Amino acid sequence: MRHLRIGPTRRILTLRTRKATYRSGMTQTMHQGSAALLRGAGRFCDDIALPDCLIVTFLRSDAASGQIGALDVSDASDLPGVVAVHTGADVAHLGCLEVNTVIPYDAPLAFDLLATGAVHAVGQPVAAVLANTRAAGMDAAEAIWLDIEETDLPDPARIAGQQWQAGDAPQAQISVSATVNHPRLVPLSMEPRGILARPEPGGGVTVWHSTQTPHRSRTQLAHILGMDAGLIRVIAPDVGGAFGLKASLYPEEVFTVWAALHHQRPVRWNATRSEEFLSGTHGRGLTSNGTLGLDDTGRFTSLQAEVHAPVGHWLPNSGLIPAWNAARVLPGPYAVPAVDIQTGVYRENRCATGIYRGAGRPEAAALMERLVDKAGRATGLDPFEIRARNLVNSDAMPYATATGQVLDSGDYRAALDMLRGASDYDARRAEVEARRATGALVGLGLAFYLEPSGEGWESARVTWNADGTVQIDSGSSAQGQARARSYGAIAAEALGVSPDTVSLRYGDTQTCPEGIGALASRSTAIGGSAVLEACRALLARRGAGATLPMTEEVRFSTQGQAWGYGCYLVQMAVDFDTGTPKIEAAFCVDDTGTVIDAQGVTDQILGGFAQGLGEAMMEAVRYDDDGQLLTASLMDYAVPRARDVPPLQLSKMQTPSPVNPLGAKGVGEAGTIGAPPAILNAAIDALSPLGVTDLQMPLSPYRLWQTIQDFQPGKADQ
Ligand code: SMO
Repeated sequence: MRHLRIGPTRRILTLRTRKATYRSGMTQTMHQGSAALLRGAGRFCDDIALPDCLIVTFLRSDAASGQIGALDVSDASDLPGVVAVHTGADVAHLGCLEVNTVIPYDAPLAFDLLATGAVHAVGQPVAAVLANTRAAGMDAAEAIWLDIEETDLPDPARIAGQQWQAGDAPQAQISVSATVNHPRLVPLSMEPRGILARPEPGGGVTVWHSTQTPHRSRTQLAHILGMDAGLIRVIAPDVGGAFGLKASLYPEEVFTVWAALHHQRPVRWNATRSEEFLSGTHGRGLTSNGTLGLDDTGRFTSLQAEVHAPVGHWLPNSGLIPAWNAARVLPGPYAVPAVDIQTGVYRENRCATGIYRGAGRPEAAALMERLVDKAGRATGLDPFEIRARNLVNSDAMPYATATGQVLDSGDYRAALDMLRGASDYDARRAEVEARRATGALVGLGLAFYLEPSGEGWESARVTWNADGTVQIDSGSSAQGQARARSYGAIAAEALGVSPDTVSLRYGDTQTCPEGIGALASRSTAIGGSAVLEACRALLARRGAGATLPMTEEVRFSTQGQAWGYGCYLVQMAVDFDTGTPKIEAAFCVDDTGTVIDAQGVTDQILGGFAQGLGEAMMEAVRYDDDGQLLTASLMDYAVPRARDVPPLQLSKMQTPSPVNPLGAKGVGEAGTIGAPPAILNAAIDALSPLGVTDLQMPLSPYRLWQTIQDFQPGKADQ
């Protein structure tokens, strides 16, 4: 036993520690490129070792609703290796984290950093141990005496909402209705959340944070800790995926930084995988329903829709975004003269929800594309024709939708035509019909999507060095998107230098200009445009005779949202006996505006499609009636593996966006928005010969098998 314990394991730990020890004053923004990340050579929060560092272990509520009857930390505090045990009372004075109120509140949601008095969800942090080792922290957390008097789960309570009304809805000649339920999903970044805080002389603090928004992290920390932001330096080292999970600050993270300042020692917290399931924000979970009215030529005349968005027991900064996007992005790419759309946000005793790759856009696309498919069936128009009749005309762009969104540019019909050709749709449809005649369950699903990329500004500082090399410092960040490749290409082309001479730094609030970060598919369109403008300013100075080195810093503001779009076609077969679905073919047409990094665009579509497929076919967070999380590990929560993802046949269009000088649009979320409705429509089409008209996600074999049984009782047994 002994040699096992101190053998290989110890050696690996020593190696990791030595590689990543940072000394005071040392900058750490040399992010590893994609190849290094793939080889495991990235340096993440947990790789950074500081001497005398305390480790946080949280004790979490095991009840979804209740009053804290007793909370006694004295035994835990006495254990060896334990420096302190804190409860809600110690941090109650800090108050609440800020929320981006894109939707007006009915009643603001107050929440604790550590529970005081009552608990509101399983997994809510109640107490925090600071210990010298993880093991000592875990032992001490178990030694805390916590007694919760459980109470009945309250009904979900509405905390925010918004309504969009426009046009006069005529009496519809035909109307179709649909409900789409999006299961709660776990963003599941490969690297769980992590934060490390080191107090600095003079009251400051350096924070290494696995975040996609380092400046927001600093701003929010400054606000809740009551500190001058100038005293806080946030560094995002390599970040192992984020997908929206890491765009808002968490109570656990605030506590960690507070503890470092309070005890004047380095303190770290790294979430375990279980903690990610329990307390990392979940995505989706929305239910939308709608009714689409149309005339007898198949033209849409009105859309009425309701979005019901549960958000859990606290709100992250971006917590209201999905409910807003899921409503305002309706009616998608279609011209609909009259709308009545409502969104409502409901607090419930579960883990918080937040933005997750797409953040409301997938919810909007899924509802609309279900309605459009039903409209096609109701009018006898094929899925391409019903869409073609209603898509916004390219010559009507920029086009203001009935919810007040401005679609900047695009040729939606051209995309649809390209997909029809690329998929050889007519022959494919004939083949599907022939197989159906032999009893096969096979179908085709079409979906159109829009991807509005973020608004606002981003910054870049570009230095043209005396030796001809170029240094970009960006206010944006990255979590594996190969940002150096796209920003490098932008600078190289603008300045007429080789991309090899360009280097990029990001993710450090001390060395980089103030910025927003990587979210909402905004980084190339907005952050890249900031790089371009800075380069253009450098060129202008050079033309006026200035000599190297020189630096330009730019804050670029977009003229509006750049709307990427596309359409996907999925062919799915369902096994009659087992319900097992198989995607036999998938075709994607994406218009992401001017393409800067073609490989990056392809990779984003593939990755996004895989995550969208996960939503459509496998993933679902489940709670029982008592609010207990049933899917708290990868043993219970299914995610797609490489073998689950079919080959995709990609076609691309490039309609430059007029809202930024690059003409770029977003692509980071494209696949997660387009894939679920295409897959859902394909499954419903496959089962339509049985009379099936609706299905909900995820399309698990069990759910499909059960549906087959419901529509053809006993047939599978014959
Ligand atoms: S859900 Mo994204 O990281 O804005």
